[in-house]
Amino acid sequence: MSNESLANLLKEERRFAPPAELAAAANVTAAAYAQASEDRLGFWAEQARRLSWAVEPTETLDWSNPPFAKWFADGKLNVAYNCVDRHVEAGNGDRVAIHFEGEPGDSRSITYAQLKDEVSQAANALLELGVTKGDRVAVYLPMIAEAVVAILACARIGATHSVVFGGFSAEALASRIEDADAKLVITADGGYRRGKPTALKPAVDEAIARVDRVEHVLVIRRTGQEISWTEGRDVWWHEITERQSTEHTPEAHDAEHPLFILYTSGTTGKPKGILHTSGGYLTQASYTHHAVFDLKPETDVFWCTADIGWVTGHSYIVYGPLSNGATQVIYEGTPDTPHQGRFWEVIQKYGVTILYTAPTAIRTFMKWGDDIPAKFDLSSLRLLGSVGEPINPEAWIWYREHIGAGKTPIVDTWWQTETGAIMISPLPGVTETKPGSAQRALPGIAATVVDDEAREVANGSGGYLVLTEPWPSMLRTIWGDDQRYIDTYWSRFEGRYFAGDGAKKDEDGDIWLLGRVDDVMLVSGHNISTTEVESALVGHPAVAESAVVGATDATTGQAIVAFVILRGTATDSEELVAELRDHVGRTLGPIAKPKQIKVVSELPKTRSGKIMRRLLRDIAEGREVGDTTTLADSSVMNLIQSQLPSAG
Ligand code: 6R9
Repeated sequence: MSNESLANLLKEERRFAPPAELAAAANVTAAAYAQASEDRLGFWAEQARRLSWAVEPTETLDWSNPPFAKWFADGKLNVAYNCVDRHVEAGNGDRVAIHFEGEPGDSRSITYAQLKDEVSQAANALLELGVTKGDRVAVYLPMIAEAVVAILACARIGATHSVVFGGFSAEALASRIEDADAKLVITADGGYRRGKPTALKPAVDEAIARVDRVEHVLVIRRTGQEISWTEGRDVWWHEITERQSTEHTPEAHDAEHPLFILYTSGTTGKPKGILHTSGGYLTQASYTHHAVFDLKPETDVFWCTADIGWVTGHSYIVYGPLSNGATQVIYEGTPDTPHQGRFWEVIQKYGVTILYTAPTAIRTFMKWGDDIPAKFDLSSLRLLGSVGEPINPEAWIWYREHIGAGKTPIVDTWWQTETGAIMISPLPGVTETKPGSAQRALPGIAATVVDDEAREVANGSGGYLVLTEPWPSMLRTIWGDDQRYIDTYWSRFEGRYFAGDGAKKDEDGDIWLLGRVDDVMLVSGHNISTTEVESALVGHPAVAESAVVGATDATTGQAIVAFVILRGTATDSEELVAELRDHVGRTLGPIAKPKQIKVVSELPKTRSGKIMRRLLRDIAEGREVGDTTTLADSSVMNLIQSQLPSAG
């Protein structure tokens, strides 16, 4: 991106210092940056000691065969023991680990002592079903507490879990079961979503009909709905776990023992099975949860709203919070059931102190209106987090004002399925935050921005985000495909991890994420990020959400086409569209003015909330709309097309 257009694009100047009280008592201070830069590996060795090891590691990093890393390789530990038993042994067995809130309003609180019993029983049940160390187990569940129990039971016996998001189709499930060669599937009859029971078991039946290696299906009863049953293969979870002992001795596994596989979509074809191992992963999940969320296990109530089927659910519902002995909320359903204030009601009910959610959710709440959160007591909140996409400054400010009472720090956390844990984020007691910027690599993490020729860019310039040193929770490979691991992440820039995100450094050297590199438009030779045009549009009071794409244009190479959802009070008109174009021109410079603005009522999103710009580009370029199977709601594209004049 040219420096001149960058200067135009970077107008956000608001700054927010950490609250004095939080800073004074913060888990991590500025000294951590200095300590880690003096002795990076020593810093991580120290963080590894947050965990309980059966055999303490003496080695920190083995990078003798890059890009294949080994961390703490001669250490041994049991991940489930670290997440459960040790808290009970330390006298905290009565502390609530999980407040489960079902969508229909049922709830259950589970202490660490109870969790230890349940995980042990589930581990014994897996052993009875013939699952042993090194086997793969597929987990296909709704957001219920048993999902955590199932995951920890796998970790406890050394079986590698592969969680598949409950909203994925039978076909997606089948290909993941097959790729991981799973011998057991853990599922439920169904779960509650949008006010009604949705089924899961039929998709498992269909998936297993396509692959022949699954021996058993373990079925949790959640909704009580009618399901079909294959005698000898299907086993009720409650029946088998009930009769197991609550004692199970956790075996120590090697630090590099495979903990889980999690599939993430590639730019082309087959999803990638991202492999994470035990000691390094847990070290960084645990440290980042402690540092970024300033977690005080005795007093905080943590709530991460992600689904357990995504990496955010793995690292910040299961492994980070539980390794730190946190009390947390797990909510089953959607934010608008039975009413649009459900999230705020949950926060009020449990006294949630730390909320971690996604920009797409925040923009939805903005659209629903300020009056909804205003009806609830949110005064327990002391820290807010964001993850999943770049957060535009307007949403950031709204989040702070309307959810955080204008006081709570916001940590905008950049990371990926591949990185396993948070990499770039403010530290809440240290960083003066900037709305829209993830700012700085955490202590012990090395990130920078480079140009096409792999040269580090100067402050004030943009390029590609790269990670320049291995980190403890890095993916170890793509399951079964070492070459694809090398090609995808380590070949674009020699010796550096290529994240696939565009980024820029501001004058202070802070990092601003600009979206995936394929989301960068080239308009008359200027690189313009879709994120920044979207952010400018949402900065207008009439706009609730927007998605921007570059469409092929005979004159300018690409032309900017914007899809916008208006706020409740605004109405679509030619004047408004003209005003929005001018607004973008004023905010970012004339080059960034959209050629077309289309008013719609929905945007196509994946189930994890990422906008599928590829489909909008199909519309903008007048093509048949491509593959929509990963959309959260596949009818959205028809709806959008029906709202546009056929001339486009
Ligand atoms: C944790 C997660 C990874 C991609 C990543 C980037 C985007 C995530 C972000 C962010 C800007 C943030 N992303 N957090 N972009 N600011 N704070 O979302 O993992 O599902 O693998 O997605 O998400 O584009 O490359 P995953």
